[in-house]
Formats: sequence, C-alpha cells, structure tokens
Amino acid sequence: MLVDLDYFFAQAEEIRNPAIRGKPVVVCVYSGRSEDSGAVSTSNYVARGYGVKSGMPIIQAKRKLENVEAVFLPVDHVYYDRVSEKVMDVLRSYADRFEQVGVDEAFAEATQRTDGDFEKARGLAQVMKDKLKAQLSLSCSIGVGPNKLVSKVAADEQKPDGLTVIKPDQVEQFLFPLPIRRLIGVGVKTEERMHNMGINTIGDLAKLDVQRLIDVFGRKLGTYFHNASRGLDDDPVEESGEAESFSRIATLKQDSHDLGLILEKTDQLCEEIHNTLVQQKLSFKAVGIVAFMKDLTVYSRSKTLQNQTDDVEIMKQTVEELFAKLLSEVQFDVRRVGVKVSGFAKEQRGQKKLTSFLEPAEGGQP
Ligand code: DCP
Ligand code: CA
Ligand code: CA
Repeated sequence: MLVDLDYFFAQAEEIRNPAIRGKPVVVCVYSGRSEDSGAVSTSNYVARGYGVKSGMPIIQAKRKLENVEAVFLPVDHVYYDRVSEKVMDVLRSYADRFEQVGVDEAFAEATQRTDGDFEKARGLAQVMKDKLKAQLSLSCSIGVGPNKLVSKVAADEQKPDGLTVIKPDQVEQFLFPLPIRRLIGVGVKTEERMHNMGINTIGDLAKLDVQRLIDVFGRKLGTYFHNASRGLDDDPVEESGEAESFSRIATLKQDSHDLGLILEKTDQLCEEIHNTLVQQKLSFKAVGIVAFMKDLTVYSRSKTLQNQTDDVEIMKQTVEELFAKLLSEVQFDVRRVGVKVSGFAKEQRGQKKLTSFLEPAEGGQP
C-alpha cells in the first residue's frame, strides 16, 4: 500500500493550532523580495475549494481568498520533519517492509501479514488510518494494490481521507479510463507529448505498440510506459535506510541546568531513536545533542565514536558526556533537548530504484 498524508504542511499547521481548522489555510514559501512575493507550498482543502493550488503565486492565492478569513503561514520544515518522523514511526509498525518515499508518503508491504488477502489489507489500511487519526490527529489517503505502481495511483483516487483498494483482477478496468497524467512518471511535458500522439488515457497508452513507445521515449522509458500502463511493476518495497540521521527533540518539564533532569529526558529520546534503528537494522557511528536554552540560543555538540555500534547504552553515555561538557560551558537554563545519531550502516542494497529515472509527477517534493 501507499500512504500519503492529506494536504500535509497545512494539516501539520492545523494540528499545531486547531483554531485555524475550517478556515482556508495556505502555507507559503516567501521569497522575501517584497511582502507577498513567493509561492504557495500547499493549502488545506478549504482553500483549494477557492481555487488555491500548490505553486501558485501568493498574491494570486490572496486574491482568490479576498473576501474570506484565511490564514497564510510561512513553511516550517523543521516542524514538518518532526511530524513526519512521528507518522512514519506509527506506520512502520504495521508493515512487513517499509519504504518512505517523501516527507509525507511511504510504501508499506503488507502481503505477509494479510496472507495476500485484499480484504484483510483493506482492514489493515483502515486500522492505520484510524491510528494516525487517534494518535496524531492526521488524515491520510491510502491506496492498496498488487504492486507499488497501482497502489500509488490508487492512493490519488480518493482524497482527502480516502481508501482505495484495487485487486489484481481490477487493475486494467481501474487504470485504463484514467487520464495519462495519473500514471506515475508522466509529468506536464510527457503528458503534452502523449496528447500530441493522440494518447489521452492510460488505456490509449496500453494499446500502443511497445516499439513505437521505445522509438519515441527511448528503451528504458518506453518499456516502462508499456508495462506501467498495464499496471505491471515488480519494484520491491525496500527499507529506506537512506536517512542520514535520526533525531528526537523534547521539552523539559521545567527549564533546568541539572544534568540528572536532562538525562532523564534524553534517555527516553535515546530509547525512541534506538527503536527506530532496531526496526531498520541500522548501527550508528556518531551521536549529537542539541540544547535550546531559555534565552532562545541553541547549542549543538557531537561526537564520532571509535566503532560502529547499535548499543543504546553507548548512545546514552555519549549524550551524557556531551551534555556534561556543554553545561560546564554554558550558564543558561535549558528548555528543550535533542538527540541525533548518524553514520548509519546496514547490509548493502546497491540497486537503483525503478522509478528513479522518471520525470517527477505533480510538483515533486521539496
Ligand atoms: N509541496 C510543495 N510544493 C509543491 C508540492 C508539494 O512545497 N509544488 C510540499 C507541501 C506538501 C508536501 O510537499 O504538503 C506533500 O506534497 P503532496 O504532493 O503530497 O501534497 P499535499 O500533501 O499538500 O496534498 P494532497 O492532499 O494532495 O496529498
Ligand atoms: Ca500528500
Ligand atoms: Ca506526497
């Protein structure tokens, strides 16, 4: 299955400040040149109802929302990454194998735990949706299919809060009527070329001779389109492991300069990070800390270890060492603390992803 969070950045803003729910919420990348210069990153569905779209100039979005009480906010990637990590931790626990493919989406292999039964998979997907809603107040859309390609197209079928299950014998009747733009890897340019060739639906593409496609798009892409239009895809769900670091941040019960109190919190953070590492079978080689002080200054320190390790005690000890030193150097009380590990190693998986050569579909991830 493919899980994609609905209107992610804007939804993250809604959970941070529930008072804005129900109003149009527009998350913006301000260029800083003049007050409203820049583009819309994303918006909630209320704003979309007024015609606001990702990538639109902020000025244009403001015009569409002229007579409405709308909320415009700047992007806050640090915060979205933190929400994303929490989401992925929840989702990962429901998967045989788990591959995060963007800040707000991931593939979950569920064949084993559902015995390959699509009705059980539908049930599992509903459980995952309910869990995200209950635990993090977030809605997502899930597509379930016999492979990555079909599940991804299925996830886009009903949004927001959708759940679309496509069984193997429904693949062609599902795909063929869809506009070619819905196929993964067909961006604006490819869509235009295909329209010029008289290809409008995925079914039109499937009818085309493979040699014709290869002549036009090259062997790799031509073959891909030939297979993809029929819903054929054998790209496996692979554990991501591309993350360069994992980190966790938490606020202390009270501002403090006391090492014991800080370590109480960082030990928890270490345990959480360690759980993620264990799930992904990763060892680490570097440990870092970050301290957000009462006066809003931020300090970070890190240490590279002698050897690769997966030992949580070594993680905790290193954090203790780093904090002890930092507290001796800095006077202010600490408000928030963070732990970060990096330098991961695991079994090699050199293979390139099937889809890595494709033109990104709709406005790729930043
Ligand atoms: N994003 C962006 N600019 C774009 C597209 C996306 O900054 N042109 C960012 C903001 C989105 C996030 O990436 O919240 C995820 O992108 P999606 O394409 O999944 O779009 P959303 O999650 O916002 O909406 P949807 O409900 O359609 O998935
Ligand atoms: Ca999304
Ligand atoms: Ca997405």
